[in-house]
Order: sequence, then C-alpha cells, then structure tokens
Amino acid sequence: MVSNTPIYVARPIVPTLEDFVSHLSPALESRRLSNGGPISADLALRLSELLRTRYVNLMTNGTVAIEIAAKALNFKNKVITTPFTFAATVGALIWIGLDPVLVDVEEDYLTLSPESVSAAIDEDVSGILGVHVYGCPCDVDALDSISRNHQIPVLYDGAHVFDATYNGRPIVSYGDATTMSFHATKQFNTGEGGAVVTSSSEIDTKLSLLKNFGIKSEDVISDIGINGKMSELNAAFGLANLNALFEERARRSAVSQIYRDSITEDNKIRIVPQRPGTVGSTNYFAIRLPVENGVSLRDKVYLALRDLGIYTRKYFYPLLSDIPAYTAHMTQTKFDLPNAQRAANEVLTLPLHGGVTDAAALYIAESLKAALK
Ligand code: T4K
Repeated sequence: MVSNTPIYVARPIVPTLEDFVSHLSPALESRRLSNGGPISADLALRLSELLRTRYVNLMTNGTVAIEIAAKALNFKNKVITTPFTFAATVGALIWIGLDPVLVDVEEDYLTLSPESVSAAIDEDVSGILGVHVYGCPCDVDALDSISRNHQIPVLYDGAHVFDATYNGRPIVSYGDATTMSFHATKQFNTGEGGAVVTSSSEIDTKLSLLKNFGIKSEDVISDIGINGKMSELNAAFGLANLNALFEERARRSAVSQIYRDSITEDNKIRIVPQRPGTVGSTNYFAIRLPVENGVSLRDKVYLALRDLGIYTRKYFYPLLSDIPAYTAHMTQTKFDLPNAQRAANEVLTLPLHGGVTDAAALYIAESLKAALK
C-alpha cells in the first residue's frame, strides 16, 4: 500500500483562523507591527512562564538568535562546537566572523563530547556552543563545569527543544544562554521565529540592544547590532498557537510510543536514545541504520519509504566538517570525528507530528521493517 497523502517529517501546528484573528486584531487596530509591541511582550511572558525561565528574548529566527547570543556572550576567535547539527549552528558562527572548532559527539546521545571539548581548549577559545540534538540535552553538567573551570561561557542551541526537562529543570535553562527556533517545522512555531533564553538580566539587556541595531536610546547608539526583532504578526501567530500545543504534544507522544513498541532494536536498527533524566522531549524521533557490507541501510530505507510517500529526513547529513564551503572558513584542518561521522551516515528521522495517526505510525514502522528485509 502506498500512502494516499504524503507523510512528511514535520507538519506545523496552526491556530484556528478565529484564534489567530483575535490575537492579531490589536496590531491591525493600533498599527503597531514591530519594535517590541504588546503582542510580542505578551508572548515572551507566556513563554517564560511555560518554559520556567527568567528571560525569553524573542528573535526573528533561530539562526539570528545564535548570532546575537554569540555576540552578547562576547564570543571571539575560536568557538568549540559540534559538526553533527543543522547547517545554521556552525553557519551562524562563521557568518559573524568566528572560527568554529569542530569536536566529536558522544556515541549514544550525539551531543558534544565533554572529553573532546576539554581536549580542544586553548587560549584562543572564547566559548562553547552545544546543541541539544533531537531534544536530547547535552551533558550539561560536564559542559557547565568545563565552562566554569576555564571561565568561558557556554551557549546551547536549543532549536530542537521546547519545554522538556532534564533532571527536573527545563533544558533551555542550562548554560549562560540557550537559543530556540520557532520555525514552522518545530514543535511550537510562530511561522518564522526564535528566542534567546537566559537567567541573566545583563545578558538579556545586551540581547535586546543587539537585536535592535545597537540603539540604546533616540540619541545613543552604543553597539553595532542587527535587526533580530520578532514582528507582532509572528508573535500573534505564536500566541494563538499556544492553544494547539497540548494536543500536538499528546499526539507526538502517542506516535513515539507506537514507533517504540513496533521497532525491535537489533544489529540493523537502533533508536537514538534520550539521556536518562529527560522528560517530555517529543521534538524528533531518530533511528540509526548502519552501513552493512558497504551498503547504507539508512539510504535504502530512506528511498523505500519515499517510494511509499513517507518522507523521512537524513538530519544531519552531510556532516558539516565535510562541506568545503564551511571548512574554508575554519583554521582547523584535521577532523577526528568518528562518532559524528558514523551518525551522519546512519541517522534517519521519522515523521513525528500531530498529523501522524496511529494507523500511519504503524504503517511507517511496518514499512520500515519490510524495507530492511
Ligand atoms: N539549530 C538547529 C539545530 C536547527 O535544527 C535549526 C533549524 C536552527 C538552528 C535554525 O533555526 P531557524 O533559523 O530555522 O529558526 C528545516 C527547517 O527549515 C529548520 O528550521 C530546521 N532547523 C531543520 C532541522 O529543518 P529543512 O530544509 O529540512 O525544511 P523543509 O522545508 O524541507 O521542511 C521539512 C518538512 O516540513 C517538509 O517536507 C514539509 C514540512 N513543512 C515545512 C515547512 C517549512 C510544512 O509542512 N510546512 C512548512 O511551512 O529545514
């Protein structure tokens, strides 16, 4: 059987038209469309309550959020980060003139390996940028202690995280700051959008300055900034979308459970685990399929599912250390990244969103097993 309607890896939540209009109408009536109006202030407040974090500084998207946060944390020269991430993480660093140093990830969780981070630290390193891949938190305790010992800030790219917790604390509350993405493909979206979360008022003030061209007041421009502000239109969409979150999360949990129950892990298939202590992470569902006798089972399954109308994604292939456009801008010339390399060749992310019914989830799992036979 081929799926009648394509099943994509992601599907955005959307508000009802009525909900959207009711949140949008104050902007239309007042003609206040941007530059920190009441709707974005309301969304920031609602999110800070939901995420249990002090400051949620809304941004245009998750990429600009990384650029602005890196500037606010005073990153200079080298920044240690991961090659196993979406293009935006490392691209954002290079775009603002930084020199990424790519180190390996942990074999199981695919997040920055603290040992590799420690080994890469030298006097030119000014920061660490970890990524909570697929919503699995980095080893935040180890990274935070490296950051403290060397007195260099740690920033987390939390584009894959929303309100999940690690050891009882919101994942986005770890580190000096965490960036978020509210892109259409994320669990919570504002169409395009993002944020930087921090508990430091000093960092939050700096973020606000940098996202508004560095303008402090009508007469004072104290920094070179950029335009990183979220518009009132996106914020209204986000506020209205909060109503759809509960149902979306419940569906994602149900779909993940069906995948877990249907997939028997063996030497051909493994589910990418969540770090123990993580609760409520329903952003991505990733599996690993090895290369067997020179044949990529991952690619085989990807193609077989695509023929059935099931569009999985090879997040994250190719590895960023294999992309000349990136490495041309790094001083690093040797890349010792065996775990990341293997992950880039093995990982496949399955459709996980509110549009996947129980029947569709079972069909995906069965088609996956059939493709492996
Ligand atoms: N850091 C990390 C670790 C990230 O993963 C990302 C973004 C960022 C930073 C940067 O955040 P932003 O600047 O984007 O806020 C998608 C997203 O565009 C990207 O936001 C996301 N990560 C990345 C993992 O995935 P593509 O190129 O795979 O997207 P696309 O257009 O192929 O969409 C995937 C599927 O989603 C489509 O097949 C259908 C569905 N879809 C997509 C869109 C855009 C919809 O149903 N509706 C839509 O409007 O990058």
